[in-house]
Amino acid sequence: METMTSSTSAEEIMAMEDKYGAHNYHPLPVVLSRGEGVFVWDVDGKRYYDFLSAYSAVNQGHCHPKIVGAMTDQAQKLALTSRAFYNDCLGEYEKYVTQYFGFDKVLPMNTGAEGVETALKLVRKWGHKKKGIPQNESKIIVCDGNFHGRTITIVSFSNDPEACDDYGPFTPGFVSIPYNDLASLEKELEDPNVCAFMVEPIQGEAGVFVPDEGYLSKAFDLCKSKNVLFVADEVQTGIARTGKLLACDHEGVHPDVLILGKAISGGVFPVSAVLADDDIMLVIKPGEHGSTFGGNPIACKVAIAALDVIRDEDLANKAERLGSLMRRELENIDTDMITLVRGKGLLNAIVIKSKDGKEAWDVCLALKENGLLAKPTHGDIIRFAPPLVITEEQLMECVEIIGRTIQQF
Ligand code: IF1
Repeated sequence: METMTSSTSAEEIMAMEDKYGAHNYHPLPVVLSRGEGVFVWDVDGKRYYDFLSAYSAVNQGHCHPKIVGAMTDQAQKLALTSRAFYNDCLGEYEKYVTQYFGFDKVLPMNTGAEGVETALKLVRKWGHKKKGIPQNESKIIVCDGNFHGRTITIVSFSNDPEACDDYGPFTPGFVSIPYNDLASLEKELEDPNVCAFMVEPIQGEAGVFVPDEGYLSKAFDLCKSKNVLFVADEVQTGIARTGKLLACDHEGVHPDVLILGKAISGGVFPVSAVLADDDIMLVIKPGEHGSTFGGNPIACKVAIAALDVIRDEDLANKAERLGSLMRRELENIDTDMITLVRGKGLLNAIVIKSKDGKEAWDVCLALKENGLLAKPTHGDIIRFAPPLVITEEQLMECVEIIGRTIQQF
C-alpha cells in the first residue's frame, strides 16, 4: 500500500492521483504542500507567487492566522449539529453577515453551486407564490458564456460544451441571452413568466469579461420595471476581489438576491450564502430546503473571521489600487504575445496570441519555472488573481516575472 511520506516525490504524487483519482482536471505539473499569504511552496521547497488564489477563494491569503484560528478553536468545541437543533454560532453569524451586506436574511449553504441552486429554487418559488407565475412555467434568464457551477441544473443553461455535453436530459425553464446586451434582456423580459435574471457582474471563467459601464444598473432597472428579481452571482467577483466589497457596488446595484462563496471563508472551509430580504426569503418555509452542513458552527466562525479580515485589512481598496497598477504595468510589457489586458480590481486576465506554436499553457509552464503560478482558461486567456494581501513591491516583482517570462518566447 503506497503511503505518502514527506519524501514522496512530486512525480510519485502525480502518479498516485493519476492512478487513483478521477481525471476530471488537468492540473499544472506542480505539487503544493504549504501556503502562507501570497506564497505557496511545492514538495521540493520551491516558492511560488499564487496568481490564481484558488479561483478567488483565497483573497485573504493562504492560511490567514485569524481565519485558521477561528476554525481550529471552533472545531474543538462543536463542529456540526445539523439544523435539527439550534447552536450558539449560527444566529451570531446570520446577524453579522446580513448586516455586513445589507439584507434581511441569509440562507447558509456550503459550495458556490449549492448557493446558486438555492437561489434558483428561491426565485422560482417567489415567482409562483408572489408573482403568480403558473406552476412549472417560470423562466430564468441567464447569459451566454456563464459559469455558475457544475450541477446538472446549472450546466443545463451552460453553452460551454465541455461543461454540459453528455449530461442531458437538462433542466428546462432557462433562457440564455448574450452577456452585456441590454436589448436582448429587454426583449426576454416581455415574457410575464420570467421570475429572475441571474448574472455574474464580471464573467470569470469566460475570461474576465467586464461588461460596459452601466450594464448592471440598467439591467437591474429593466428587471424592476417588469417585477423580475435581479440575482447577482458574486461567488467569484465578491468579497473585495474587484476593488469593491461586491462587484455590484461599482454601479451602486443592490441585488434582490446575492450569492456568495469562495472567499467568504478565506478558502479554509466550504462556505456559501444566499442573501435576500424578507419578502423574498420567507417564501421558503421550514422543511422546504436545507443541507446537512449548511451554516455549521465552524463555517459560521470561519466566515465571521474571513469577513473581519476583509474589513480590517481594507482589502477592497487595496485591490482597487493594486489592480489599476497591475493592468497599467501589464499593458507596458513589450511583447506581441499579449493582445489584451482586462479586468477590475485584482481580477485580471491577459489574452495570449500563440507564437511559434506556443500557447497560454506554455506561458503558464514557463511562469511556473520562474516562480509564479497561473492557469489558462479557454485556451488563450491567462487569469491573474493574486491574494488581495499582496504588497505593491511583491506585485511589481510579479509583473517583472510575467514580462520576463513572456519575452522569453
Ligand atoms: C471548477 C471555473 C472559476 C463561480 C461562479 C458559482 C461557482 C463558481 C461565478 C460554483 C466556481 C470555480 C469552480 C472551479 C473553478 C472555478 C472557476 F473555472 F470553473 F469557472 F472561478 F471561474 N459561481 N468557480 O466561478 O462554485 O461550486 O465551485 O464552489 O469547477 O473547476 P463551487
